[in-house]
Amino acid sequence: MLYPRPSASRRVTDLSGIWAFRLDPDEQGFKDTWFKTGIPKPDPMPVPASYNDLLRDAGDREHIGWAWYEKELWLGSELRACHSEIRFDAVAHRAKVWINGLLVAEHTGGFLPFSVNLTPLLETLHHDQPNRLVVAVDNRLSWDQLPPGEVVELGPPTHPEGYKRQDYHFDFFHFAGIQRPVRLVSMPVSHLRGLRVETDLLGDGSASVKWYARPSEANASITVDLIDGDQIIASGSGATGQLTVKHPRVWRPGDGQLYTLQVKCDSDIYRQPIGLRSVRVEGDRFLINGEPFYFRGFGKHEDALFAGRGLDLPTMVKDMHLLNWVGANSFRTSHYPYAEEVLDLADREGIVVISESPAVGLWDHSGDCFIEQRVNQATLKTHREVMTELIERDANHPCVVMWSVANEPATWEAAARPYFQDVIEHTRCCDTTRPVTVVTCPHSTADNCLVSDLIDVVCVNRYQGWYFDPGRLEVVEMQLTADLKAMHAKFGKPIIITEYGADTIAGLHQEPPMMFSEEFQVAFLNAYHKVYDQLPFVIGEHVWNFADFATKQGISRVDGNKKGVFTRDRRPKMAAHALRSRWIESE
Ligand code: GCB
Repeated sequence: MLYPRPSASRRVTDLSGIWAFRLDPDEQGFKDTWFKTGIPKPDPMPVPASYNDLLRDAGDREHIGWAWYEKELWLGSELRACHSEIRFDAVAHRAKVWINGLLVAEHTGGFLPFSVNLTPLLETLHHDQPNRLVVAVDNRLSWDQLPPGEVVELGPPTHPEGYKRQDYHFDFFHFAGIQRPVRLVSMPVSHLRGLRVETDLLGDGSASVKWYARPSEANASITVDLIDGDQIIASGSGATGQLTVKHPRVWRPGDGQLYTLQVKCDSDIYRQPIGLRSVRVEGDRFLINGEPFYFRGFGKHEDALFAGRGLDLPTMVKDMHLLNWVGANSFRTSHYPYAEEVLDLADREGIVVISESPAVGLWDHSGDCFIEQRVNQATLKTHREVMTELIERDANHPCVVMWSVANEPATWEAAARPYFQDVIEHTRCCDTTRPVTVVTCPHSTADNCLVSDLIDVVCVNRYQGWYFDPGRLEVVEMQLTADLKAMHAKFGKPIIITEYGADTIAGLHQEPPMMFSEEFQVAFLNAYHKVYDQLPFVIGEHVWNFADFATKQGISRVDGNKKGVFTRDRRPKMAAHALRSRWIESE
């Protein structure tokens, strides 16, 4: 789905602001038809934002079920002459949308966009008075969604009547709400619906740009201009085609050189920023523009004070500055697709991104996960759809160099193999230009992993000295070396350590270093780096995590996960300075 970029033919109206809001644990809104009458006694709620940290009551923060949003929508009569949509960038996790009491959209999946086509609704829309836009948002997870989860019903004698608990196997707070922008987008009736751009660098130093345009009308006339600054440097026509750039300004890590591919589809104009670059895995190397690339960076989260998982532009920009400051060249969108604005910024900054699907928590403490009652054919169907939508959304970003199909699934279960064979094959069909990975957990080893032979880069999360042999950094070198060597011998692929980290309380100092102190975090990272530096097939280090982040309440988390190298309010811990020395020096 195309990102809503304004142009000479496209108007984009941002519907961000304070919306009316109310939680609805008893589903009263459906009985009383709030979608027609409006929400009684609403609270103010910013959009975009997660609602959880903006409510007064601890119980409300952990609310399970529906929440309602409402906004007045003014629509001019000029809409009749164009095609208009309301685009929701992300509503977590299930949404129903009504306009003037009419159900106009339903969508499941909290991290990818959907839109409401206003054209069939024109007769029901008002132009001389406001229209009532109502969105009901459900945060309940199930095993056929990604991420999966389940609502457990409890009751007397241990819990009050009707008591519910939401269980999920991922380590970040289950924020919900209208978490990304909502926009009204108007464009000509005959317009561009989809666009895929593939770039490559050719042996003679030139670059190729292939495009595949999907118009709304089959017989639309399509022309394409490649623009450098304000100059057209190459042009073509047709729904698909290829341009060549003789002396390209190449997009490379640290140098986000961009061009604009301007597609004219009848009278519609869509302007897509693109970067000219190539990506390949060859032997034990990850090549960007033919040059070996070593991933230095982090697993991150979309997690901000007050806004929760809501798009928070100041936090986003601050994070990019800090990534540059610390000498990182990359990050993983752990554990779900991030806002498109984040990828736009990474394109511009030349920050390399591993883009991850929301397939996290595909394992279960209590037993097998890839079984009929949990991850089943319905989950697989969702997973395929999510990969299609993710790739359709993000494939034009030069910063994205690899797809991560999942984080830490139970790769040792027999049924995980056909499941991932299917999703990985599907992912490769959706995009033939990028490598594919599945990030595996510490329990997934050379001896039992049934998935890592299917992928291009082995990505492993490791916690020796933390979850295993806690505090015993002296065992890290021996265990990690053996472990990584075995993974390499078995799978014959380059390896990125996509997570390694230690919870650290900012301001807690100890000599000799002990767990949770700033000194220990530095010593922990050093112990790992010593191993990476001796293994040529290690092609990347992503520390867990960029910043402290919110998690569900539990006995192993004090005010969230503290493995951040920065605090949640983005202050550097000692480890940030240590990483900076290592990474800036290696540049
Ligand atoms: C992991 C998970 C990540 C957690 C992390 C931790 O393996 O992938 O989501 O937050 O460990 O800190 O436990």
